[in-house]
Amino acid sequence: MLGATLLSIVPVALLSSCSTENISGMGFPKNVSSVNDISLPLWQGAWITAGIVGVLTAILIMWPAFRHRRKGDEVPKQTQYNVPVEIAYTLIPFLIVAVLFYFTAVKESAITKVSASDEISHVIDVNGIQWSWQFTYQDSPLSPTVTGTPAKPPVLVIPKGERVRFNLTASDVVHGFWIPAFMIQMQTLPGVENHLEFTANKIGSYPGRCNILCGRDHSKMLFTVKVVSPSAYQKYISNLKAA
Ligand SMILES: [Cu+2]
Repeated sequence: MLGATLLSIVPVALLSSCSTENISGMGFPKNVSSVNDISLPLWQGAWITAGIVGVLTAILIMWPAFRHRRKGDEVPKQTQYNVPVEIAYTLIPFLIVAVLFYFTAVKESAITKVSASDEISHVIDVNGIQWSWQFTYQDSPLSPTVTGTPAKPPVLVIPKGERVRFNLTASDVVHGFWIPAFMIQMQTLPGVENHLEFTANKIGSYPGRCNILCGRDHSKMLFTVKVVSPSAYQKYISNLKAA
């Protein structure tokens, strides 16, 4: 039964992600942003760990079920309290969790690290408002602002290959600034400024969302991230200033 289920799941999982890139990325795109570069080994490592634990657990379940099947009417030897085994199955999960926690903490501090201002190419303020987003480009003293509405979600334009710092806040309630393709999510909190930095590596359009339930039109709190060449970015900012 278990074998049949596995046999039907595995080909579907493999077929649904057609390229080898997708298989080794285990569902996540590679090299899209600097955050992906940091997170991907953690994501892959967690899957490999889960795979090893899963196989070992399956063996531990199957082994007594098949090896120690009832062989006759005689009642087998009854045992209780195997202290070494009990210590082992308390310690091993604890070690697995500790190792996963360690690597998660290392990667998380790399992702949330805030650089010195002179290492930053661009600064963009992100403001969450019920129910849309406001982006202010701090690249000029004029600080042009783009404000979206639920009916007309805004576009966040960022240059390819240049590090951008985002200052995140909210006007009213807690929102979540989320760009799934970039493997990033950070809350925007009223009265607090959170910081997030990353470099986008691939030109293209990526959907962004709010992922904290923030009220009636939460589901309309969408935006699009447009990664463009640095020169197209400069042109976009000058046009915004002019407008
Ligand atoms: Cu929201």
